[in-house]
This record gives sequence, structure tokens and C-alpha cells, in this order.
Amino acid sequence: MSSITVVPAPVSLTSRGGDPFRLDAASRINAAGGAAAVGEYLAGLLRPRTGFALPVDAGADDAADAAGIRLTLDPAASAAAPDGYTLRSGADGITITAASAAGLFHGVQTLRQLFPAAIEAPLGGDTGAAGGDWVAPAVLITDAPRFAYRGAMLDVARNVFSVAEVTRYIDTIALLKLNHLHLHLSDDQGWRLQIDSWPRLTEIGSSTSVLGGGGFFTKADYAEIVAHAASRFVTIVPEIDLPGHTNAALASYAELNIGGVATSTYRGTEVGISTVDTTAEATWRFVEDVVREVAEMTPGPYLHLGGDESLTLSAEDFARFVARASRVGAASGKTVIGWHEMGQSGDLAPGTVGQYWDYLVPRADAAAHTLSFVEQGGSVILSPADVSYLDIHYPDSDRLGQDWADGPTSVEQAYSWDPAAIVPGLPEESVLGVEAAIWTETMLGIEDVEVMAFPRIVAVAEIAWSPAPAGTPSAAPDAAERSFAEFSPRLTAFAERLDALGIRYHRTALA
Ligand code: TNX
Repeated sequence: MSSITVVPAPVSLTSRGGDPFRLDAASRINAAGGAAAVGEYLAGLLRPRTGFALPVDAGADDAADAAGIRLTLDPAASAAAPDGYTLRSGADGITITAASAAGLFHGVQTLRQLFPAAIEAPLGGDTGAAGGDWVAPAVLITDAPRFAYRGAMLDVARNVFSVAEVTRYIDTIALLKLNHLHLHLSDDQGWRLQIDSWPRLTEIGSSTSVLGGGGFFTKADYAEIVAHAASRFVTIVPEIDLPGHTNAALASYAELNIGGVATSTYRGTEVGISTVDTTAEATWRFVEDVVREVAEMTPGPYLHLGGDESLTLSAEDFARFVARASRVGAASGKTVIGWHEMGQSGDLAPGTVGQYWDYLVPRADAAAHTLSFVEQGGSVILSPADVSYLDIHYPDSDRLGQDWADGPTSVEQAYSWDPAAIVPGLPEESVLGVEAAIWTETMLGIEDVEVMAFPRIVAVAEIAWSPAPAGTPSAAPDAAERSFAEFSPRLTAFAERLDALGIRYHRTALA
């Protein structure tokens, strides 16, 4: 049997010795109460290829389930480790225990990696049963995330993505225990979300994209995405980018423009070209209406209001705008997130979260602007562009993506950084988490997104989930080293699973 490989690396994994667990036609899944939905999800993963019935028993465990898979919610389990789990496997069965359904779901993502990759059926594809010896080694795993916020960002503004493409991306990131999907819903090239009070945003603003075609998510589409995400324990974080990156809105409504004349729609890929009129009364009606409607349709706690690359406003006008916009956002009941430039204002709504997108070595004022969020009671999400932007070229191909962020970026670079070691003075406690962003100016569809995201997103997910390694500011005394040589074979093993799932990846990036 090949050695045991799991990504992201769990906190601890020990072999128990002895016979492995063997899934067979008589196996059952026991998942009572709040564990039932995760039990059904697990059965749905395992049934197609094995061809086994795998009934899910929602009642109390009994002897009949002894050699099956048990998912157990125990409020006392890992009380100090939200979203964590323990997994024990052996010939006598598999037990996953967690304090929350999210913890069980993460345990299930680990469990599937203990079985042969051939147990995975293609995402969204019909498939027949395949013969196999469906064994999982006898192990004991205890695990919990380092960071609460583990995110991926998908730019659905530059090009148009269907609900099916977005839900597919949710399924791919959930494999990696990522638990937030940030949707970049508006930009110069397109407005992608139905807003009833400002209908021309979708009548006009959604009619273009970099490729040319238009499209947007209706409220029903958005609800479908949110519900699918919830079933994968992923929280949707909607972004309406303000005050720049707004040409699609400016083309839709003249009154948002300085000078009061609507712009033309835009298909180019320049950044920093647009701004709303920050003093117009119409702009503030627009901001309030959009924030209200987006907040109403979003169950998650966050609302991202952009703030990046506002290159045509004075520093004073920008700071005044983001301060007021953050307060409108907070008044909707959401925690506002802004790109790190928003930290130029010292008057943000208290608790506003900053998203750092500068380099591993911060340039100019990026570090100071980032610390400003902490000074105002907020925390920070790290998305350093030179290692976690998934649209930057791989070293051996410039077919897709861009090169501006000190590119190209190898898998090893995407793996070789620490979130608590970038911004001097930003302690681990102030790091909410990590997010891998993909901008889609050059991507034609979800296939291209997958090829650029995978396998680098696996590296970023491990940085977000796995314990702080030795040599980093927040490492535990007994922390292990993080080494690409150790990660690389685990990644190669995981790629077999990507093949089985039909998830595309940049093959030549693997060692
Ligand atoms: C910068 S970094 C952007 C995006 C572009 C991306 C291309 C940041 C917050 N904004 O508008 O799409 O570069 O890589």
C-alpha cells in the first residue's frame, strides 16, 4: 500500500497498525441528528464508483453499524478547535467526531483521501461503478484549522460564469477545506448581480465582458449559489467594488459620473480607470440601495466593498468615500471587508476587515494601510499577489493569466510563505485568514480557471489550514518544518484524485 498522503496536512496523523478498514456492500453510514446531512453527502461521494448502497442510518448507533462509518457530533469534542475533527479508522470501522457539522465535513474531506483515488467519481458527470478494493489504512488523525477564514476569490465580473460553473468551483475548493468563496461581482467590464432598485445595472452594465458576451446572476441564481455553498460549508462573500472598478455602473447610470454623462461599456483590461462621483447624492442612494439588497440576499456575515486601485481620486476624496461606504456597509449588519487601500482612512466602521494584496515584501504604504484595519478594531485576510494570485503565469506557460505580480509563480513559491510573516507588526491573532484569488481577464471559462488554480491552490489551502511551521513567528515549540520536498509527493498523490474527479490542473507544474 502506498504511504498515507493528505492535503492540507492534518495537525497529527499516526498509523495505528493492524488491518485497514474495508468498505463493502454491507457497509452502512451512521449519522444521527445534526450529522445526517454530512452522512448523506459522504454516501453520495462513495456510492457511484463503489456501487454499494451505503444506507445512512439517522438513528442511534447500534451493533449493526459496528463495521461501518460513524459520524458523531459531540459538543465537547475539540471545543478549543472550532471546525476541527478526529478520525479513527481500522478494521472495526471508521469514526469521525467533531463539535460541529463543519468539522465532520472537513473530516469527510480527509477520509476520502484515505481511500484509493479511483473511489472519486467525476464532478457532475454520470459514472458507472468500478471494481476496486476500497480500503482505508488504520490511522488516528486529530485536526483543526490554523485560520478561521480560508478563502478563494473568483472574478465573475471580467467574464461571465454560469451558476453551474460557480457551484463546481465551490465543490473543488471544499475538497481543500476552504470555507469562503468571495465573488467579485462588479467591475469595469461587467455588473453581475440583479439589483431591483437599479435595474439598468443588469440591463446595460451586465451586457459586456472581456470576451464580449453578457450575463448576470438573478436573485434566484444567487440564492442557488448560496445554498450550494452552504451544503459544502462554504460562506459566500459578495464583493461590490467601489469607488473605482465601476465602469459598468457608470455606463448604466449617468448620475453616478463626475460630469453626469454615462460612459461607454468597456471590454479592455486596464485597471484604475473609473470612479463614481463620490459627492453626488445619487451615488450615495446607489451605495445604500445596493448594500441593502446585497446584504438582504446574503446570509453570511461579510460584505466586501472593494476599495482597490482607485487611481483617479485624490487621497482625501478616496478616504472620505471609503469611510462613509464602510459605515453604510456596517449599518446593514454585515462585517465590511475592503482591499488594503481602504486602510488609508482612519475613520472606517470599527471592525472593518482588510484584505492585503501586495507582495511578500510590502511596497510603499501597503503595510501601514493594512495595520490601520487592526488599529480600527478589525483583522486582516492575506492574499499576497506574488504567491497567492492564481491568475499569475506558471513558469512554463503564458497561455493564460498575467505576469504583473512579480510573476511567474511556481507551486513551490505558492507554498513557501507564511501569513504572519509578511506585514511587520501584524500578529497571528489579527490574521483572520488567507485567500487565493483568481482574476479572469484571460480566462474563457471554468476549465481555464481550474487549470490556473490547480495545483497552486492546494499549496495556499495548506498554508491556510495546517499548523504554523517551525521558523515562523507563531509556531508552536514542537512545530514541524514546512518543506516543499515533503509537500510535493502529497500533491502528486492528490493530483490522481483530481484526475478521477475530472478537475483540470496545470500538469507540468507537478514535480
Ligand atoms: C489587480 S489586486 C486587481 C484586479 C486585476 C488583477 C489582475 C486587485 C485588488 N485588483 O483588478 O484583475 O490585478 O491580476
